[in-house]
Amino acid sequence: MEILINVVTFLLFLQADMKKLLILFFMLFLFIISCNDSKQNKPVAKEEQVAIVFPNFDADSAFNFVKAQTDCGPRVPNTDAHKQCAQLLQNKLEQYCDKVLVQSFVTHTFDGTKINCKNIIGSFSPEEPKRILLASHWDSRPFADNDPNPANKDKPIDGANDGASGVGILLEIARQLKEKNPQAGVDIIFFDAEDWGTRSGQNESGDWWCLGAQHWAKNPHIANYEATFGILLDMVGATNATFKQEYYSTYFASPIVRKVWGKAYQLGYKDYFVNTASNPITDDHVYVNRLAKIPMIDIIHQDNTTGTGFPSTWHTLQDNISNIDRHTLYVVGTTLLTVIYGEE
Ligand code: AHN
Ligand code: ZN
Repeated sequence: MEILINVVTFLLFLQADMKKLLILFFMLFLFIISCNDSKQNKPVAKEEQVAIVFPNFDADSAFNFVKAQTDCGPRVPNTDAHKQCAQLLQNKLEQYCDKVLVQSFVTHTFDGTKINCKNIIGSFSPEEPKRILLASHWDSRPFADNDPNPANKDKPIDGANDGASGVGILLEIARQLKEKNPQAGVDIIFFDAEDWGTRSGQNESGDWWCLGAQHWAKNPHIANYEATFGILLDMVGATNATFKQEYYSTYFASPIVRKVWGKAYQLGYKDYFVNTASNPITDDHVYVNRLAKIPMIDIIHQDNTTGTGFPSTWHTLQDNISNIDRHTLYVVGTTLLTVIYGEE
């Protein structure tokens, strides 16, 4: 306040032409500031743009990839929706990857159904010896055996979270990797027939889950295929998902668990990638570890409050696109891109 009074008194005592000069200076000052401002608002010219070096996972794009799958309908083997979605996934990988291979096979399920299946594989820098394997299952479960309504228990599920979420994230990652190739080679595998396992409450003996991963692990798409490590995504799209450190992941690949959970922690995602160990879960990574001998972890949503150990929509008709959260896709996608670009 005192300064203001001083300035006013000073101005009053100045000569008229001195005042004009001062006003002129002031206007010049304003002009310079406005020039600087308009420069900041102008779009940056093409040649001034810097290459994007940091991963920039697009959650809307990932969400659209999830929806494109559920729009096909439940992706149950031997159905038209399954055929249609296989073609969609192959087309997308062909758009982004250096090489695509579709592994067709026939197998049978616990209930004696003969099913026609496809593992769909896209590769980046196939010549690079250091490789990262990323995977998710793309089929959806033929029956909603966990649905609270008994009338729904024989209906097939959309599997927006259980299946499509992981595939959607990996398609967005493929789109990013095409834009900026990482140092390491990357293989993306969409496993078929993960989810035709025995019905809940039924005797769990036999390897009836993960039929696509079992087939691939016994018959890799390339003879003597090797990867430095692998990451499996399963149910990675629900709101406030929590990923515990799953038992087999730590048993077979503890350095990878530490690497991924460590990156997530650095990124501020500790509420998603929680620092808690969990019980073993039979999922595609178990067969990749045991049969193909590739250390692979599973990022899978677990929930202790539901009674099943999995999120409340698990194997119900509620596992549809309305329960997919873009932010969870973003958290998982950004963590994965940070891991991938961090590999020398
Ligand atoms: C078991 O329930 C034995 N495994 C769960 C694997 C799974 C099913 N992931 C998604 N759907
Ligand atoms: Zn499932």
